[in-house]
Amino acid sequence: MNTSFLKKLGLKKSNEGTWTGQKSIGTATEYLESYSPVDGTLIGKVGVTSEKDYAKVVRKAEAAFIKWRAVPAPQRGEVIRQYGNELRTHKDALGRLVSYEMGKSLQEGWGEVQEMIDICDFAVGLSRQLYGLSMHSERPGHRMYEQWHPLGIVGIISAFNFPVAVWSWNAMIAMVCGDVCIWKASEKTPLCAIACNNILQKVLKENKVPEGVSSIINGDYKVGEFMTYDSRIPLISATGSTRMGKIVGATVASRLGKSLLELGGNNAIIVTPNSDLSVVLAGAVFGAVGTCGQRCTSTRRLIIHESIYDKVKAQLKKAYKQLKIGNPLDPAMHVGPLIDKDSVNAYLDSLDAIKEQGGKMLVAGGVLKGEEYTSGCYVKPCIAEVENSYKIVQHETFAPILYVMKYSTLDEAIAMQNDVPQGLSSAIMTNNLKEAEFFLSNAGSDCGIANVNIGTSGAEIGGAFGGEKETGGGRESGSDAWKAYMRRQTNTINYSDTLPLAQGIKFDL
Ligand code: UN1
Repeated sequence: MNTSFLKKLGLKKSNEGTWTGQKSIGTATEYLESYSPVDGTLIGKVGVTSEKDYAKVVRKAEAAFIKWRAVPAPQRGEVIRQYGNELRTHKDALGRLVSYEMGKSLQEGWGEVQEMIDICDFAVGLSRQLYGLSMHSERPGHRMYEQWHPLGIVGIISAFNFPVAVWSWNAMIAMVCGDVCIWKASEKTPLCAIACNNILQKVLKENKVPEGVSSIINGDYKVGEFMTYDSRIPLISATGSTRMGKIVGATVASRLGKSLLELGGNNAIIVTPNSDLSVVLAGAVFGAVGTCGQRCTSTRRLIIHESIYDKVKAQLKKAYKQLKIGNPLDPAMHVGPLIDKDSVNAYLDSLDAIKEQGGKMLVAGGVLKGEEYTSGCYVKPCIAEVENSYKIVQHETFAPILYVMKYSTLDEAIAMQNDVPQGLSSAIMTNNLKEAEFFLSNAGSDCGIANVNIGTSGAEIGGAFGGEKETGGGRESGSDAWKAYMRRQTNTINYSDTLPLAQGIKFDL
């Protein structure tokens, strides 16, 4: 494997031949080991952040906040603009690292860096548009308005599946808002975090911005807990499983902090008889097998009208036969590996559960063996015919398992689509205006994202990203998601010579 891209990202080779990158933030005694799911290689080792080192990081962040909040927002945007340009220069190398450390296809690795560049551009514009409203006071000689101030330190906990983009959705917006960030990346993709931070630190230094504006800490959930229990961190933005989100949400709420949770999905596409089957196939297959089924927006369920059920099934079967599974850095491959062997086991357990609960395999699954697959993480994307009510169907398995089921009326299809604990992304395939509008209406999809003639994954950064129910309720990225990273202050100013009280109250001395 040619790993020259690691050097371009400022990572260094240690004496024992693995890569590392951290300028030590202290005295690590434990190390995270990053293995590539592509070929099983130990790529690098990264020191786990101790509680003592964490305390230093927070102190640095607090000091940096005092300086950063005083920088005018458009100037903060200028720093982010320069970071976006650096990302353009590093797009190839960073995309390769994402693909090698996480296992998604190189196209998707580059796509993730593109999302970072796009959110930088969005944040630059936003830095001049952190608007508050002005209101008409009920009192004479008074003015009322609201303004938005930065919160302080934002703690970002991100998952392995989008090891660079999801951090940037949070950090770029938070930084133009005047916040400073501490990032705990997934323990499965620590090198991606170091690479992003290396590039950012160079830009911060060139602009004489304190390095504490953005820091990383490394480790598993225990290191994340340093932040979730820490009342000096007013906002925790966490992406990951619903299980993790419930713990993070409860911990942060117990100290009345704010949390922004982006958790599991169980995303469905309703396939109506009024759809273009070529659009259905492209949307469903990419949605189900892209990133090896490890997006929170991955398509998990296809709810197909009974009149076209057999036809869609036959076409899906044909499409799945054409899928090429292998090294994700090879552009000829459609599907790369799962992140690790634990994930492979979860996939296999789900296949067992499907059978036990009465499902029927339409395209069989299994683990691939052979020279190309020595990491042991390559699995076959598969399709099962099931009932929506099966326990396994109600659960999000982070793997390329697609469930198909039948419906007869649109009401029934929407009820099935909504009848899961999660509420992230959803789609309908139809050229019928009434069906599309009903699906998008208040009686339609209950998800944070609802699409027409598009699959469930691949959301653009310009919209607010997130979902309802067990997905956690948070919104990140575009639209007015920035408001979660700021505090709103209502200001009333009296420029008259008297003090009239609100609500007409008289209080004469
Ligand atoms: C995630 O899986 O955590 O919509 C985020 C998409 C991507 C983001 C997914 N833009 O599929």
